[in-house]
Amino acid sequence: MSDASRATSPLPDGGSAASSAPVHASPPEDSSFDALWARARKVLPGGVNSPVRSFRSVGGRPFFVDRGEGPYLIDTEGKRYIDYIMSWGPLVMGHAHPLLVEALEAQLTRGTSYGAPTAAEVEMAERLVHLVPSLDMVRLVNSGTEATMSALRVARGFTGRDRFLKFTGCYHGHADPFLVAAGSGVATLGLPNSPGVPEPVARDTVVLPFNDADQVRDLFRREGDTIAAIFLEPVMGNAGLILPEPGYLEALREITEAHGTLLVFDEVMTGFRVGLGGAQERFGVTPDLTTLGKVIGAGLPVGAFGGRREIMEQVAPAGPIYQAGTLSGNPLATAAGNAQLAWLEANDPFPALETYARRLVDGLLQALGDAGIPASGGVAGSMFGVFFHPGPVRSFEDAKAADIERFNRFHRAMLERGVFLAPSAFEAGFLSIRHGEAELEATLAAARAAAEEVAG
Ligand code: KE4
Repeated sequence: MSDASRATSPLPDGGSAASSAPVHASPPEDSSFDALWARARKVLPGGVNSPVRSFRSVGGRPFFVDRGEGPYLIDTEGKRYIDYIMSWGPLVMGHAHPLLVEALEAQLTRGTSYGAPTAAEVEMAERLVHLVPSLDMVRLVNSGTEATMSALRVARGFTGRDRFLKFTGCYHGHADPFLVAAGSGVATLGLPNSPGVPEPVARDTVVLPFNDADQVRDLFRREGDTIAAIFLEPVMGNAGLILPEPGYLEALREITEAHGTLLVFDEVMTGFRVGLGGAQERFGVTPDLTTLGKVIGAGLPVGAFGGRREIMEQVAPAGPIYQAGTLSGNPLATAAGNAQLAWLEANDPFPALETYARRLVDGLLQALGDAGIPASGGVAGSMFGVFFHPGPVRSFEDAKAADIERFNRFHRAMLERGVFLAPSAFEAGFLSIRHGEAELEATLAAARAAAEEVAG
């Protein structure tokens, strides 16, 4: 530290790095899993910072990650797993991709947060507007939950209506209005609508089954002019993977237009996963608002919401609908996010990833079928899903009829063979550009053995 800055520092030694306390607390004597797990459960609810990581539904125990490498996770006991979670979607370029490491290293020495505008967040916003059909403008936030809760406030502020429609099994983050008949961890843990959500809030959330346009038409015939928005995952990824029936998204577009209701695609998971322009480009239906997250931050905390200019110009400070965030557009997160989005835009890996996903799912279904286990599955770009259900699975109601208990045993059998699938029957799987032939072969060999093991 220079003499000048030492002179201004209030600390006796100028706060130089040499005098700082050790950066990492000294590791405890016993860093075994059991010791770590006991420590975790003492200070973290359920030992985790997000319920789906707890393995509570599939049984067995989670592992603690030491590091990620391409398509692999390595745990604190040195065991390697082929990773099909990819941080629940963000890591479409795999773990620790050199391009992302380089982008983060270049930013680190320039500071981690400024609370003032940067060119990087403008670059990210321009890229999202360029790639995602519905976006004229966008606001960056720090998570998918922030994106959806903000988009709901904007839809309510713009229409002057309070009620909104969501679908059973869709998960839109943990903001109060969405914790009604939600998917993902809520479904996994079999939770009723979460305590702590006030009845008046839940009352404004209307819920219908996914993939049933007639029920939406009936609702709107009766009450359409009271509904601010329809929120949905255009491809469901939080109830397992469930594709929209042909014409379903188009029907929702038509119904919302006829009633002055906003159509909101929650593409936090499908954005930059089912294709470069998300599900809205793939299925050719453009919503009024879109929420994004996960991939756009490349594993750092970034979410976004955006849409038509006339709507987004109602967001503060341009308009009266308030939304804010200390770390929104954070320089580290936008450095990583821009690096990943730029690579995706230049290389569009999604057609190749979907071909690989189809080979993976076909192989998994073959292994299960050979063991006499009824199963069905699907793919959407770099996402995939397998149900222990003969199919078709068109809604969360269908998904709940799958053989969850046998899936849970299959999950453990795959984990023992070094393959890490989502620890829940109500989640999707995620590929990266780093999953190759070796990983596919190893996964299908494990699946054949695991299927035989759980067939009885
Ligand atoms: P976050 O607040 O977790 O960043 O995003 C919430 C969210 C919103 N919308 C959709 C469609 C989502 O899938 C999510 C989060 N997805 C889950 C995985 N199913 C996150 C994993 C977790 O909860 O730990």
